[in-house]
Amino acid sequence: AKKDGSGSGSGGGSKALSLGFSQVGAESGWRAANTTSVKSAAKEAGINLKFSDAQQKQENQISAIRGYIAQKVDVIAFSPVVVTGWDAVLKEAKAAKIPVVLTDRSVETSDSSLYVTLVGSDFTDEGRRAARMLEKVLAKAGLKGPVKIAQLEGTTGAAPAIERGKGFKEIMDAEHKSDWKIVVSQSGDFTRAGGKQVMAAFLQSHSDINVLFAHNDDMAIGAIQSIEAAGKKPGKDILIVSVDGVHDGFVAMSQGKINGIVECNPLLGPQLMEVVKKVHDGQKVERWIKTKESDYTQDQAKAALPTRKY
Ligand code: GYE
Repeated sequence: AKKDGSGSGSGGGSKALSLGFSQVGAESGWRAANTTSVKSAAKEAGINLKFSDAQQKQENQISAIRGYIAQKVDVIAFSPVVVTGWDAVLKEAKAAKIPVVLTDRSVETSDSSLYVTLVGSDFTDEGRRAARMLEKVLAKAGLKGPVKIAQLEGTTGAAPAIERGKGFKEIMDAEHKSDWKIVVSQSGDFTRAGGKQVMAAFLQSHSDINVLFAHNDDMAIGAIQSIEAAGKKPGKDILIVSVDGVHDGFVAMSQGKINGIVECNPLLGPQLMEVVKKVHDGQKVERWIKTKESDYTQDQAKAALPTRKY
């Protein structure tokens, strides 16, 4: 991880800055857009990117990070599949003097020196925004209650699953204790197949569900298949709110099958490369660099769809 002195890392015959990046996997449309963004931004920035896909397994991420340490890359970045269990490998990176930048998802650690910064969204706020979106959706549909909610959680132990659940529940407990109830909640691992399978089981055990809160669009899209297979109308018999705002989520919204989406921006690449360069140059950066996002209702989805980039 020796610096070449030029700092910029590109051009001028100096050695390009090398970045080892461990991606979660390819579980969703969000992830696909994020991977494309990281790869193209690295290219644009003249950064030598070493990329690996962990297939949603922590052990794969740990061995990828160990590989980057052995290769003596300049900076390591990764999106941790779950929040716990990183201290050992992060200490190895620290001992090798390789700075670590978290992107998208956070970790839980008692030693704050083990990573420099997180470039990513405020998932707790996304959960709160999902509850606010549900208020709007219920008002529009004229559904007074009882509101019987099924929740499709993201990957167990992952920051976005924990925090979206927490933010949603915060608003629910504070303002909707008597009219909303989460009747069933389980992980669909952020995948379409997971959402489809878990929703089918939900419908079997709880025929009275009238709302679905899915922690991402892909699980909502999977769930829509099971709702239709059960002879119900997604977006009408079961109102759906999800998070992400990927292309297929917008399509489902414009067809009336998803009622509202809270955006989580996957295009983190350019911001990440900027931070990686600064960190490599020894500049100070903020501890958490947040992403900007919006919320979308069905009418807004139709208008926004033609210009969506992912
Ligand atoms: O919402 C989901 C993906 O960590 C924000 O991971 C990301 C989440 C995203 O699988 O679709």
